[in-house]
Amino acid sequence: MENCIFCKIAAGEIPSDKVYEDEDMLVFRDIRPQAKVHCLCVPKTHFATLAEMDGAQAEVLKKCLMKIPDIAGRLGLDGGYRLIVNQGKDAGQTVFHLHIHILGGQDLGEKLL
Ligand code: DGP
Repeated sequence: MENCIFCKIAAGEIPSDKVYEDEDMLVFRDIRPQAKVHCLCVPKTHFATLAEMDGAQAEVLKKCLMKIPDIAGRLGLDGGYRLIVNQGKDAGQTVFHLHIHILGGQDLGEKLL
């Protein structure tokens, strides 16, 4: 997708601090961390929100969700972590390429969920 920053990161056109990569997904550290550990799990295929997702993309999202516990282990998030998937502008979504925030490395409290 032209002009999509996460497509460019996934294609290696823009550098990122990569944590994990395979043919379906890329996990890299967020440029504006909201917790001690803050990564983004990004499916390589472009879709903006869950509402746009087709069956093949849903399979990729499933692979992402199944891989995240392993990635959390690699990141040392043994005490737990929080996943956030912002959907649309009211949720504060700023990059319209679906991504899963992985937050942890500290006590996240109970304020947001
Ligand atoms: P969201 O608000 O859910 O759309 O989150 C987008 C996140 O993406 C936000 O936390 C900042 C991060 N981000 C935006 N541009 C870049 C970038 O170029 N590199 C990295 N590593 N993160 C980015």
